[in-house]
Amino acid sequence: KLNSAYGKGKGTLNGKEINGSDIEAAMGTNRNPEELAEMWESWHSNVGAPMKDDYARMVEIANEGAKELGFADVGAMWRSGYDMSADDFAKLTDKLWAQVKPLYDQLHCYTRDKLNEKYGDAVQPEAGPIRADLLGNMWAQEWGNIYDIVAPAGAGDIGYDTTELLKAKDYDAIKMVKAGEGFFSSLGFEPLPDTFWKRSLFTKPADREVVCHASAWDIDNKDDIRIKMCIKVNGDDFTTIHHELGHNYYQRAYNGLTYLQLDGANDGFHEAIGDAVALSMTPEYLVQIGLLDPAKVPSADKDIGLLLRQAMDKVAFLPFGLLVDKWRWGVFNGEIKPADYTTAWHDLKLEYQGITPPVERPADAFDPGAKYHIPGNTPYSRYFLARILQFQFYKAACDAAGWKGPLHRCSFYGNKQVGAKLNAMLEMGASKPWPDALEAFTGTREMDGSAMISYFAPLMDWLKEENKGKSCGW
Ligand code: X8Z
Ligand code: ZN
Repeated sequence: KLNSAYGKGKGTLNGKEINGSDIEAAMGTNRNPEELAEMWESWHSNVGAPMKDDYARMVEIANEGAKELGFADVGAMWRSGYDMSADDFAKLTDKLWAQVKPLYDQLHCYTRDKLNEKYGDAVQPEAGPIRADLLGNMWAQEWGNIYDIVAPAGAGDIGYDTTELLKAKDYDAIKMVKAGEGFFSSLGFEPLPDTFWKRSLFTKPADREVVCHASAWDIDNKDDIRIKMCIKVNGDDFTTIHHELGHNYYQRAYNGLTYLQLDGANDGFHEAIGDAVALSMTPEYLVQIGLLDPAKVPSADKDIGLLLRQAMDKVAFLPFGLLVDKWRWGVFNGEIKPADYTTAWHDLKLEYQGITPPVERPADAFDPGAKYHIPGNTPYSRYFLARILQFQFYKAACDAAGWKGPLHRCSFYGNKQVGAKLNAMLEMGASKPWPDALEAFTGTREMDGSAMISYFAPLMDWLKEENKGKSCGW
């Protein structure tokens, strides 16, 4: 019921009803602060608030189940999936966050300044948190959609926009998925089975309501792999297609294992595979697949622009990726009571992301419910881990490919050796503790933010210079 309530959710724009996938896209392109606030407010109020009581009841029921299985609560059960104690896992995520937080802080400072320049003090003050609806995403989790607002003069003009390239070349949903399959084929993976093309859901059906939040499915633990998405022709969905296919290729790679091993090394691995592939979608790669004109490949003096565009998605996500389950761990262990659900949520968003709602929230709101994974009850730490891991995988792949240039210009498209190495890790599924799988592909046994930090190192230096003299933080 909760999942379906989310799927049927509607917001409004200029008083007119707008469905979930349309409002999500509109938050990325709309630049009118009143309309953004309306969409943000209506979505959070319409979708979240009505599910509050059912959610609180679900927490009780799920906790009963977790206790029967010998866990203190659902949060402890979720934290138990990482070959270490639940406490050590929480410490590990905090350690990883401490590693990457300085980069986030610089990005926050820079972005707030640009938003202040664009919208003025009345909409986005110079100091304090950033207004949540101005960042190009309903949950302020990825900010790449407002790259146009933050792009620096000169270096920021990267000369192409993936959405526009896809539209110019008449891509549709199928063509986008075929391009994703093409990447994996270039690494040596078998093509997707006919059933994938027959049984997946690629576009929003006109005759019924569906849950549009993208997902990947493994129906028979063999070859009946599918995705379910309401694909729009834009850069976000092009990346998400690669993300979902990463799940499917992983599932198929480990399908020879016994039942209990049919899973990723940990759930962060599962979320990171397709993203690591998508990091290879460099301008040079876009040329190789015929999307970008070779004359339009941004020169080295645009590197800061390319890195900033990536950071707006990848770095901006980190505190969000962490806080969703900080909130849930508190909910499941009883520290956060139903009466405090929404304040605790916004407190965490303020503390970790430095984000504030555009309007005051009423006492009966249930704003966390307006994010898919809360009603869907999907654990979220996996995405935080994946953000870190995907850079470890990507760097290992580029090292294996012998790449010598700046890391962010590396694409391992077409590299069969890297493909074979990747497959060796994927085939292991959950048969070994995750450090063994990580070691097989990257040579290290630790999840660690340094690959991500070295990817963004030139940007970090540049941001520090840009932010000099500003009072950062919130
Ligand atoms: O939920 C997803 C995937 C499905 S596994 C589309 N992601 C998180 C989100 O959308 O909140 C991918 C990135 C984070
Ligand atoms: Zn996923």
